[in-house]
Amino acid sequence: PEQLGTIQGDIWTKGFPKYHETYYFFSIKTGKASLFSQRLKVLATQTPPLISSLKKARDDHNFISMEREKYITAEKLKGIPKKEIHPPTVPIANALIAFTSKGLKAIQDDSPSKNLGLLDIEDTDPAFVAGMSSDKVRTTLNDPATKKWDVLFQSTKIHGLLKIAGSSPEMVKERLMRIQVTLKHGEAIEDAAPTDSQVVGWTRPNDRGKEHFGFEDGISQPRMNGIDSPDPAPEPNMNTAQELLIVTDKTASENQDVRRPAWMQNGSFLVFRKLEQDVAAFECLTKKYWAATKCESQEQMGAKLMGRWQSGAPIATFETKDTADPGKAKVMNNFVYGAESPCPVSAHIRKTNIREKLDGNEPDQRCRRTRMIRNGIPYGLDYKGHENDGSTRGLLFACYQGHIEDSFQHMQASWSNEPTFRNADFGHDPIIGQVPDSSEGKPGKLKTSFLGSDKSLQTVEFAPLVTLKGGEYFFVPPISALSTPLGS
Ligand code: N7H
Repeated sequence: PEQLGTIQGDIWTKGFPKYHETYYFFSIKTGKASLFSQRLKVLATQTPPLISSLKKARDDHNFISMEREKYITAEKLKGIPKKEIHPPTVPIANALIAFTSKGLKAIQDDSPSKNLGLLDIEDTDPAFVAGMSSDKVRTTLNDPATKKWDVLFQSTKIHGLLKIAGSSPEMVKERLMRIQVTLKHGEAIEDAAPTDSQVVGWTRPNDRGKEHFGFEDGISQPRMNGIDSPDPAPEPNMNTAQELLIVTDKTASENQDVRRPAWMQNGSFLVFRKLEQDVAAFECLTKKYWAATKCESQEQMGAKLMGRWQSGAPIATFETKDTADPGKAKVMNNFVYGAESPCPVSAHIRKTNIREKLDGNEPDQRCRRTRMIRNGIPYGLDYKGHENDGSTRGLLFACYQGHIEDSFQHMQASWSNEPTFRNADFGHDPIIGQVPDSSEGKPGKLKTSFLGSDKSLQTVEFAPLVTLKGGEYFFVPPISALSTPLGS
């Protein structure tokens, strides 16, 4: 479909191919929005493009696997054993640009002749307009006070984001620099905060694909009807594109508020959260309680909290131990839960994807509308078993969706944070659940339950393992809108 050329490439099941990623937060300089718009148009029309479409992301994935295959075949012909074949990394960089509502407002205010329809967005997307640091959003999500956030995210001047992904830090750096030069850094844009305005992530070199708690991530993603081919092991619910993208065309949009301005078509909302993970606390929790809570092993308790084993194998299918075949686990998305499922209702992946009927609706609108594309990346050095090692680590969480309130906010607030969701006995999502700070500003405790091997209800109470260090809501426009109306 032709829209592949205008949808930004990270808004896709596979996202940008990456080993390294930089998030750069910028501000449009006061009084310089017209210059910025001119530069944005230049950025949008450059060849080869500096901002990557979905078509480019898809071509890159295909190119990488072709190169890999070629290399492996050639090495095999030389008689090199499979174990010793390590295909080199293909040098690649891709970039996405996104704006906060403040950024859109800065562009609009400087060019009264433009009509971005921001009043309509106030009606349709109030959380986006308010921003993640607003009291309204923070109380909805039980987020910690902004004074506890990283200084960068306390900035009131974040107007835009460049999310740059690539094969190496050098490839990423070079792409970022070229975009900064094009957008006239120093003249039209500047760093969003007086401190370092970049956040850097990487796929952990010793454990690619796994996040810091040790679990394989990026297994379950919605597929977009009309864009992705059906999954060989399909999830029960294929998403229509309009649950993940903005659709302003009345005939196509069954779920969305069509009052959004037409230029937003094929864009998507991006939720960014820097989430610090306390790996020592996670390991300590499962080590201390697995036997007392009648789990078969420490690993099984971890799997009950997550809903998957470290390999990615779902506990719904592999109840007592992990599968020895991680390749098999990876395609293990074809399962549902049901009343007798060994997967606790509170487990992270069950809280965040119901995979069954809610309130008897079929197909379940609520579940489908809550789904999101997740394309985050870990940050920080590996935890090596030394508590207080002076390092912090976690996940640069990024997800795309057609509507923030319906998707991310609903998942976080009404499912993960809500101890009574579906079954009052099972409590919070143990991974990302958030409770409000106490009146003295101390973090509250999470309480989560699951069944032990003898089917008895077991409950653990603990300080949250994941802490928000800041974040923001962005809109990722279609590439066409960077020329007009955002550019000029
Ligand atoms: Fe989660 N983790 O690595 O421990 N997540 N997540 N997440 N998450 C998932 O199925 C993790 C966070 C979802 O369709 C897996 O792809 C961590 C937020 C959704 O079955 C693992 C953090 C939100 C799914 C993790 C974190 C979500 C999912 C299994 C924070 C949204 C898919 C891999 C530091 C509000 C569920 C997989 C499905 C899966 C981890 C955050 C949502 C291992 C560490 C904030 C929708």
